[in-house]
Amino acid sequence: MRVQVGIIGAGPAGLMLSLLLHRAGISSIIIENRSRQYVEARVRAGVLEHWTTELMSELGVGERLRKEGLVHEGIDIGINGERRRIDFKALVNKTITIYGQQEVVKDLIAARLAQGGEIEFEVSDTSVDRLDSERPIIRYKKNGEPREIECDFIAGCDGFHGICRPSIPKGVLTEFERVYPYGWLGVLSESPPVSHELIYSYTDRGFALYTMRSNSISRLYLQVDPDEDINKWSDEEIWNELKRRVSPETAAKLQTGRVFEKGVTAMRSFVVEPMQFGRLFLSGDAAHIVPPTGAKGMNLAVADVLFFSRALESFYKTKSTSLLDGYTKKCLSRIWKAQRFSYFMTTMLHLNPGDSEFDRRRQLAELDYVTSSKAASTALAENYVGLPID
Ligand code: RFL
Ligand code: PHB
Repeated sequence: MRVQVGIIGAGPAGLMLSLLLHRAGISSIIIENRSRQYVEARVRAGVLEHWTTELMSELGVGERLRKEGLVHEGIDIGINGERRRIDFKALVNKTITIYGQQEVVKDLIAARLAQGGEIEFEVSDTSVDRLDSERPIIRYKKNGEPREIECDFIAGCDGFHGICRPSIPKGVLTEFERVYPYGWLGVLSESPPVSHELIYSYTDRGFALYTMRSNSISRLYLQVDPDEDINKWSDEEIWNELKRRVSPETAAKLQTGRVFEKGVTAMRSFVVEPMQFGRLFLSGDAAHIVPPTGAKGMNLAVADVLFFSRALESFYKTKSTSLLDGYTKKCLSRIWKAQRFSYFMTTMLHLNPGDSEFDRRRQLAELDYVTSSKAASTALAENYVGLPID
């Protein structure tokens, strides 16, 4: 089989890329090692930056998002029980939208299939070859049968544990990494959100985040050890701990409900440079990871593929490789700012084991400053809603 762009991975990056390429008249195929049902049920991110929402509408996949997405004009930051609001709308005149990543994935898959696009689910033994030639190759098996796709370009959208990044020869990539000494216990619950907006809560017992998926489903996160055993936490213990990590007024209003999804996520920051080798281009989590505190991961994945699609469009129209050559630099400028912001939010809001009283006082001063200074809260708002995309 022959196609212009072979995409590995049907997460937000790979799916969005296929839609962007279709709009530009460039042919693609996606191969994905999980089933459609699995990728549509994978619970992950929830926050769409303002421009991500606009891009989905532009691509004709914004209908359900406009109906079901919850538009938020700010967030609350809790400091040992005291709630302070950062008003995005007033500070930067932009909003964010709460819409589960699995809903984005469902909408993108449906749209791509409706266009007649090809997505091969449940493939195995994916590998890439001839990356430094003009005809790179993707090999995989479908129902045990070997298959081969000859492409002009390969998009490595296969996430942090994918095969694309490790296929780049040794010595080409430099890795930058920070692993944090805590993780998030995350649950979904059948309970109406206690507050219309998200509450990021700093307390002496550790961080908590109260977020949601709809007006009847809450999403809760608690700071725990990175290797915490999820089985140690009953539903009741999760609710009780959450109540201890929000203000007494919030705790009194909290409605508990059945917990139907539980997991522990370790936290890390990671970037590889460069994000390309020959005709293989990495996008999204395949090239970088941020801790979830800044809600940036999915949005960054979409930004990468937007830049990649523009570079491909320019290549096919003009034969110029200048945007392709500049892909890494273009992406990294946004990625490192998102890394900076995610690190700032993460270290400001979590209890770091081993921190001294000095560190705690400094952290409390930072929280006070960020929530009381117009300059500091504007900087937070500007980054949270998403820096301008150009
Ligand atoms: P994905 O979503 O991991 O998709 C990669 C796809 O590639 C497939 N794959 C392969 N396919 C074929 N052959 C192979 N060999 C393959 N190996 C892997 C995988 O099955 C998968 O379908 O990467 P992508 O597209 O780059 O998207 C990145 C986002 O998923 C990620 O950054 C976000 O989920 C991060 N994140 C958040 N991002 C936000 O923007 N806002 C948030 O509020 C937010 N909250 C979160 C998050 C991530 C979390 N976890 C669980 C890590 C909250 C959490 C708790
Ligand atoms: C979520 O709704 O899952 C969510 C929201 C904000 C974050 C991380 C996750 O910072």
